[in-house]
Amino acid sequence: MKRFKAYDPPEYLGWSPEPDVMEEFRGRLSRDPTRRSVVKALRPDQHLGLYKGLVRNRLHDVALKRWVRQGVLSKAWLGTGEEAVTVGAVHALVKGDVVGPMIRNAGACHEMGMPLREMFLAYLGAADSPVSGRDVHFGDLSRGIVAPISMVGALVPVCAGMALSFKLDNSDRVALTWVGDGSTRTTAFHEGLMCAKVLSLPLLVIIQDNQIALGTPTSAHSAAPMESTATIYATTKYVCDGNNVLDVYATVALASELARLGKGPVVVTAKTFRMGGHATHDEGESRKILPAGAFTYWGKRDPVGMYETYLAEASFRLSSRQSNADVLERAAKEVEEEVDQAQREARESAGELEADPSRQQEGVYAEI
Ligand SMILES: Cc1ncc(C[n+]2csc(CCOP(=O)(O)OP(=O)(O)O)c2C)c(N)n1
Ligand SMILES: [Mg+2]
Repeated sequence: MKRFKAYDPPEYLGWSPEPDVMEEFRGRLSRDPTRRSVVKALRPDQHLGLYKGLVRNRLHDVALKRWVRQGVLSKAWLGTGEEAVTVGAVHALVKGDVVGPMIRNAGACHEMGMPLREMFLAYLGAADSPVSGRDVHFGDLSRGIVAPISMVGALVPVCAGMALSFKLDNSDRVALTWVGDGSTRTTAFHEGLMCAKVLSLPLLVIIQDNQIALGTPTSAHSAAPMESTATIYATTKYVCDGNNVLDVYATVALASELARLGKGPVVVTAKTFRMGGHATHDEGESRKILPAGAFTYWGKRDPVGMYETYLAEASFRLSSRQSNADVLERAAKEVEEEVDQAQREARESAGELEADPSRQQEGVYAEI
């Protein structure tokens, strides 16, 4: 995958796999027999889909960062370094399931089928974007995406409500939402999780432990390890490596299986790291707050680089005609073109489509 000198975190420039890091990546997949069998069952096209999803997520962020530098946007919220938690989870779901992403999980939107052009239009505040130019918190229920809610933690009760509707319908659909480490300290998180547990709802909650909330490190708001949060309401608990897309995929596949069987909510804690700032405005501040060693450590664990290496070296073939490395190079190129075209089209049409203030309240309340 191409690296961008002006936009990638410095640790990602000239990234090359370290043998012990790759050993850890592979070891993670072989340690647990159930996860190992889920990963082993993946077809080449599913591997390629996961890889393209990661690249798409990374390049989506690069495009937004470029717009910030060019003055097109004032700021953007990125998921750089955390792509695997989003992409691995979405790919483990099936048609009919719903997701409630945080703004940092924008990758969930494109992996659930929202065209990148629409996502970029939403950032540009264009009238023909999914939220008619009103907000950057966008979703699309027709594609199973509940829009992020600005009040962090609030998606947990909302997604619990969706899970309740699935249960009442006797369907085997599940609702999945992500919540940041800091957001697990909100009332809404606890209300939603408690409700999902006592009503035994098919809700999956991924605690995306990127070790910081705005400028507050986890150590300042949590005296116990983040995964112990799952034990408060005696929910089923899993822990996975948030930078290992296959570990996330397998964990969420197993968790969703339980939820579909009526076993109630599952809390998955995924350890990861924010390779930038809370948003583009405080990247420098973030480097001052967090120890430099943390960037070095996590920089070696680039979720895209590690998976690319794993696939390039895998004993299975992604294609019968080309080497895995060639297939990956072509796939990355395709995604690069897809993102380029989407951002170009969004910029071209956004200028003519400014948000119309008279449509401000459209869709805010349902007609009943
Ligand atoms: C209820 C509420 N309190 C405070 C804020 C301001 N705020 C926005 S993001 C954020 C930090 C969230 O951190 P975390 O949950 O760890 O998610 P991350 O940004 O790390 O992905 C805060 C405090 C908010 N949006 N909503
Ligand atoms: Mg956080």
